[in-house]
Amino acid sequence: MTDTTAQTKSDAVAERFVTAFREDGFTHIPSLLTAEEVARYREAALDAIERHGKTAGMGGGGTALVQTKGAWWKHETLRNLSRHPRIGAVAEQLAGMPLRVWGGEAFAKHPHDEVPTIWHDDLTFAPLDSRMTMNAWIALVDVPVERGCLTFLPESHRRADPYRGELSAARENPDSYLFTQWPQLGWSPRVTVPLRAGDATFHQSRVGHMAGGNTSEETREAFIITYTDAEATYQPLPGQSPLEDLEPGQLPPDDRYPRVSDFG
Ligand SMILES: O=C(O)CCC(=O)C(=O)O
Repeated sequence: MTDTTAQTKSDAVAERFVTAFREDGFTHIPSLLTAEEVARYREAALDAIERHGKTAGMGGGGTALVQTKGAWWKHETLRNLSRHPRIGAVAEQLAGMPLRVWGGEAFAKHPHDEVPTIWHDDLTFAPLDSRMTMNAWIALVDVPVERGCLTFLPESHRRADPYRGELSAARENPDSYLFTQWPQLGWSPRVTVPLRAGDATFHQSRVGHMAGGNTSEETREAFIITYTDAEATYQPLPGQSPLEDLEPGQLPPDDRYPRVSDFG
């Protein structure tokens, strides 16, 4: 395999964000989108959720979240957001390797939907054989604590084995599997990250995280882009419904799962 690390951009954000992402497993990047972009993408996200929004599973736990399905390739404006060159450049700089988009969906938590998003890690549910999978959680409105911002367990991506949890155990006990499979996480500090509209957090898929309920009067709107290592292959987990467009072991095709290096 050729060394492709050098092809990633290295100056999209200051080095301290890269250090935080690698050491803590997450980082907060302020003002990633302009006010004009926030307004445009927020309108598109609202429209897509109103027309096609479905209750999110979030691994089987109780959740008030409503999300789109396939917005990153079905919806023109949200497709553009998923291929945003600056966001992609930041993701590659943080990861230190070439990435591709694995998904991009709009999420809404409506006023007084007070059910928190369960504590979980994304790796347990990710049907990928990958060196790096990560989410960019982009705030399309101000998201203070009472509107349901994310809380992270710093350094939890470096916790002891098992490296990956059992999907069946997570499905049986969605609200508690993270702390029963890795009891030491119960003693971790918890870092809550309120965001202004246009800010984003980036987190690695092994980091434990949750989001609060929305006790405010305004809908919490966010767009989440999932990136994975450009050389990752599709590996459905035991008990997971297969994806229609991919065969086990397959490299995801670039037209549906675009490489960041191909963004405009
Ligand atoms: O938006 C939420 O409530 C949860 C998002 C999440 O779990 C994630 O981005 O991995």
